[in-house]
Amino acid sequence: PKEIFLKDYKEPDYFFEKVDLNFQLGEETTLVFSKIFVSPRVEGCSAPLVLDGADLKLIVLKVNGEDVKGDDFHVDSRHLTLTSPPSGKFTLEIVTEICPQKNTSLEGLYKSSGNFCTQCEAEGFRKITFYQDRPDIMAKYTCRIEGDKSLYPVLLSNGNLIEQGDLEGGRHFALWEDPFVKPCYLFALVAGQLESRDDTFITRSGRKVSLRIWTPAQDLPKTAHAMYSLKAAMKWDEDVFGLEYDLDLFNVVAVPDFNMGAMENKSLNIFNSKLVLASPETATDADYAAILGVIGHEYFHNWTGNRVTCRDWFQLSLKEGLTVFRDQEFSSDMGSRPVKRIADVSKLRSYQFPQMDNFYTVTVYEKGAEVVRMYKTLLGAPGFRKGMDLYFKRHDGQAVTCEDFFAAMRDANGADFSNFLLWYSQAGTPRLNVVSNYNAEAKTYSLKFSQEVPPTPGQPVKEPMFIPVALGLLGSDGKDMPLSSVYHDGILESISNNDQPTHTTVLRVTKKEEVFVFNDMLERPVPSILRGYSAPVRMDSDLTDADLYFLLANDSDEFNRWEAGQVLARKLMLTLVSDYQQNKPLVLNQQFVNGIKSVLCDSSLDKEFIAKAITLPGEGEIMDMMEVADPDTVHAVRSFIRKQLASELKNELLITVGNNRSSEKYEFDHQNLSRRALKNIALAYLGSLEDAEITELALHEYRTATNLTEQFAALVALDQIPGKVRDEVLADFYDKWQHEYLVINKWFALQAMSNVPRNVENVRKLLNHPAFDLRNPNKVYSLIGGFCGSLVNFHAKDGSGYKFLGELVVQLDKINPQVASRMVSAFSRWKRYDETRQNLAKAQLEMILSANGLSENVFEIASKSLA
Ligand code: BAL
Ligand code: ZN
Repeated sequence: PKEIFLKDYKEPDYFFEKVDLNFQLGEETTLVFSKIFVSPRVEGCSAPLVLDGADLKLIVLKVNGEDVKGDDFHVDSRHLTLTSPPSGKFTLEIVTEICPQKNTSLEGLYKSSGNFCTQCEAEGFRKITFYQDRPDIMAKYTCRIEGDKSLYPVLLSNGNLIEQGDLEGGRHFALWEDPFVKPCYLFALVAGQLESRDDTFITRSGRKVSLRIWTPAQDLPKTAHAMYSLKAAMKWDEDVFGLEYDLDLFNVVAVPDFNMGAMENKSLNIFNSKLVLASPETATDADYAAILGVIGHEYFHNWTGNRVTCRDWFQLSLKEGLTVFRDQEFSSDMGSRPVKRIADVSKLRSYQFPQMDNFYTVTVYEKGAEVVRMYKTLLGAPGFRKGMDLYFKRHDGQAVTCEDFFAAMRDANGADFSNFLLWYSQAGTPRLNVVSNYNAEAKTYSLKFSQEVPPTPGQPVKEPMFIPVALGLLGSDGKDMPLSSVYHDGILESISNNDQPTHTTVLRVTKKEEVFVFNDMLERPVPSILRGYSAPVRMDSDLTDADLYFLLANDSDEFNRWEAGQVLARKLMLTLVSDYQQNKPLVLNQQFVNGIKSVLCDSSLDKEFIAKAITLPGEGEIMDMMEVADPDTVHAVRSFIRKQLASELKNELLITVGNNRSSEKYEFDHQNLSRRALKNIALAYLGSLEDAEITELALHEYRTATNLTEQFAALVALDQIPGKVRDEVLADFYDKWQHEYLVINKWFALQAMSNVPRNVENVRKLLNHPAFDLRNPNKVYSLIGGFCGSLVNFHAKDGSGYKFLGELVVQLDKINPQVASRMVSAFSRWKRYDETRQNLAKAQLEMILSANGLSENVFEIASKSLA
């Protein structure tokens, strides 16, 4: 397949103004009737009209009501081309036959778990009918659905329900009309046996919106939290961005077989059921938080993605980066802002930094959100809002680019953003180095910033980036010093806020090297740099360990307080990695133990923050900092530190567990979830001790837990302790929850991630477990994805882990190429490892590429990985 480049973007020759669809749902095949009202972009256009199509059987093709003659069109496996369309406007009628029952790719229209459902983003619509399947073709749609009434009593599509009724032969129909233009990737259809939880939302202008969350009847009780989240999101978008919902009906459908997390189809959001269904017994706090965030995310797309969409798929970050930013802000406002920021940055670090630039990735989503966040950091909340207002005013109903978003932010604020657009075009994570100098005589304090963007494939030389650096300076009393001015480029710049000194200022670092000087410094401050992680860079500085401990104890910016602890932990882990590789004995620095202890025992701190602050950086993060990634060593070192901390702080950890047990009733509120987070991390630390007393304690927690958050945490603690108890509890957990597939997925993942030696054999066995099914993406993500996350076994030096994945990818590709391609990306960093592992991984990638009938999805990732 030919690679596509942004520079090759061309406006379409033909627009589609209106599309009338009619689906005749059947048990063998489904017929799709499509009538498209076509208009040429330029009058007199005689260019061929090329439509995309995949796995379609063409039954009828008419232009202006007449059958198209054989000479005037051409069909192959990817396109239908009208070679000489009429000039001027015309209608195009197409009938295609498709087989949703056989569609295991879960793209286009598919039937699974008894119901019909669609997934069209990015290019699934071409599996339904021939169409210009690109986001800049925006049309108004009607959709008529006809099917058996007893099998499919519920028939849903986008927009408003215009008409419905019974037909002969036990069939019925529904006619839907969407008054808003949309690209075809936002089209949706659902048909099946579903019931709804109904509610209403009154918009701020007084309109009543019906809200319905659809699931199979037995799951309805688990939709209360999703409904709460939806109503909270609707209110939040009105309050923060002035954005109101624009139709009278909003549907959410939960389906068990879904490639992604969820999909923002206009007024008919379709969700992976794991991001809708929750009860205290079957979902953890992390699930509740994810549901809140993703329900918000999909709802927020109604404006950022649907009303204003992307011109082409190179602009994916326009809607995803912005919408992730919006969902992050929503979750922050609903819970703890600093803790949410810590969680988001941890995610960015563990996935984005090591990731290749592919399509639906952390690079597009989370790094995209960081870029949007920088606009807000630079402009402040009111300036950012002005930019958003202008963006909607200019582009409502359009398909636009990241540059259009940039222009709206700039123009609404008359802002000088210098080279900010490089964030969209220049790949790689900038490295920012900071050197400080205190001149006691002159009473000046200077910070010298130098930046470098590492070369990436196709971009050997990089320009300096525009990096907003949020900064505070702490005095020896641990308090923020008031800041009123700074020397920069020979000019004294005021940094006061409404004539009041400020405690955090945002320095605009735009050059390869530049210096900022603060005057009248009576003592050497300790700088808190990049507060709130104000730019997605990797920072090195000359801060001493003493400075970092000082920040850990005092920084008013909670993110940087956490970050100071993480920098100390990363330094410590890298030192111990080097010791381990040189066969030196491992010794844990006492100052570090004391630092962790003081955070653990500080009752003035938020418990959720403590839980984050005592969590060590992930193994992937440390491997990413090494010249040659060494999974065995990193795992051994991280386990050693955990165990040492647990041993030295055993009493404090036991007290923490004891003091934070649940009352009877589960509440998903900050106070309760913070308590559970702290208790669970304490228990996890204790589990690393592998002693009988702790096994008893964890068993007690497991047996007495009244919610899954605590029960599963106890299981995780026990999972670290190999032996009979572990095996019995895992079996007990399965017995208890075997009828709850979402809980069983956690059970698969826990076992898959285990570091017990040769766990690959256990995972192979689990592939044949009656509860496992290769056709269900969630199960694949849990078992196979979970295994790829296990440092020791996936990267086993005998190649058994890589071989397992290689074979699985080939098998899976025949069922679901999108899911297979996600799995193959576990190989994408193979060059980071030692020569033996490199050869083993390379051999698997080559084997995958040589497989017969390989999909484009897998080919793309595997070949790019090898390049
Ligand atoms: N657009 C795909 C799913 C999501 O990001 O909302
Ligand atoms: Zn999204």
